[in-house]
Amino acid sequence: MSNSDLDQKAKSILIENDQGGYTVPTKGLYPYQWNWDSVFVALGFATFDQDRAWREIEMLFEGQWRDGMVPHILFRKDDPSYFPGPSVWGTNGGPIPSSGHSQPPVAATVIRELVDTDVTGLAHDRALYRAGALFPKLMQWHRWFLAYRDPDDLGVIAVIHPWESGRDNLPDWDEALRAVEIADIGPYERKDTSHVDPSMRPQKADYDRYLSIMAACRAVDWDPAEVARTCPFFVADPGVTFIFLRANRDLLSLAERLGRDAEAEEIRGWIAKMEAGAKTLWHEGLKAHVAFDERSGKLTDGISSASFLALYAGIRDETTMASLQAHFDRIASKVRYLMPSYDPDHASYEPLRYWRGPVWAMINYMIARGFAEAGDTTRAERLRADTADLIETGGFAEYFSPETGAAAGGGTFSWTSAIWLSWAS
Ligand code: 2M8
Repeated sequence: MSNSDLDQKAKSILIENDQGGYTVPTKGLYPYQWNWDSVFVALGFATFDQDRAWREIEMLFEGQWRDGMVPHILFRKDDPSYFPGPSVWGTNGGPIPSSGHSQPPVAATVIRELVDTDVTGLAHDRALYRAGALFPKLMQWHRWFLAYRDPDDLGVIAVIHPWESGRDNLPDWDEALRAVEIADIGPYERKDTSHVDPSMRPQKADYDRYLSIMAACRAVDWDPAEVARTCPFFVADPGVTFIFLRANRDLLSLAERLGRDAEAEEIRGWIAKMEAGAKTLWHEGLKAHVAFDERSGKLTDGISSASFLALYAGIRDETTMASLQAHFDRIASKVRYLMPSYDPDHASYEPLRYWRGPVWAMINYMIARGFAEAGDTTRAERLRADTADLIETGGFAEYFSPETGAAAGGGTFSWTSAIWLSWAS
């Protein structure tokens, strides 16, 4: 297929997955609105329909909870093809039935991007106006992260569930997950394994614990302070931490443009705290940022694709930069396509099992932005070219093997299409 055929195909996937203002990740496997999927999707829509791009994010924020949280899934209608659905979550914190935790907060960054794309005249004014309407909601959401995902003021953001990280079965969660007691789950039937190859999905032992964490949070009625205090899983995630730090820089830029001085000052404080806090995640032996289990006090022992997001977060000191470049080149000598979600030299790496090895287009996009902004355009371009190759050969799949490029998971995937349109093509 030529690039323009692929552009057409990518647009038609977005249009096909559009449910009337919000987009599902892919039909069948994921039939609801997911948080960070929707935000990346907005980047894709923005290449041909700015208004629709804004709508996507506005509809996501319609589901914001009273406490400020923006849920990871909005269940606008019940769909039996996905498990666990709204009745298993048992939440009541917001206006739309939803899951009970959040997902990586990419929204402020993409909103800034939408404002920056519409650079002239009326379109720019309209974009700023829409950003202004979302701004207080973003502030509330970011305050929620700091209050309930960093209650001890460490300057790092924890996730209370592997799903909150967006990187579900990442090896970094294994040990913390093993410590979760399997309780209050009863018999259940998964749906994901009937849509895609079960050997590529998380295992039953993972799902038992995913559901046990949900049961523990249901028991405290998803009260965020109680969840932070008692949740059996509470792990500081370099992915969410770096995405959040980056999002704060973009939120600050919006605050300055919108003339929100008090908020701008508040955000500057967050940025300073998080820049200092990121050191908590530095693994001196590995020379990279890793996850930190706040319950056990232990750092994890592997490099994930999120380690490379330090640059995207604006952490570009010489040590971080040189270490990441060295890791990048080492990994590039091991696999054909970058960036595997987990270090191929680690024993837990599995090239086709979901977040334990495969390449994800939107992660490549963020890592590449970080390298480019740090002045390393060669490595940034390598990531873009690999992403383009994978899509040209395998189509708009959910994820890809870093070794063979094989397309895997769900097909006709929204965020892969959006990243193609906005960056990889
Ligand atoms: C995957 O996660 C969901 C749970 O949230 C699942 O496996 O059921 C992850 O890849 C996540 O990052 C993504 O947002 C979601 C929808 O694409 O699927």
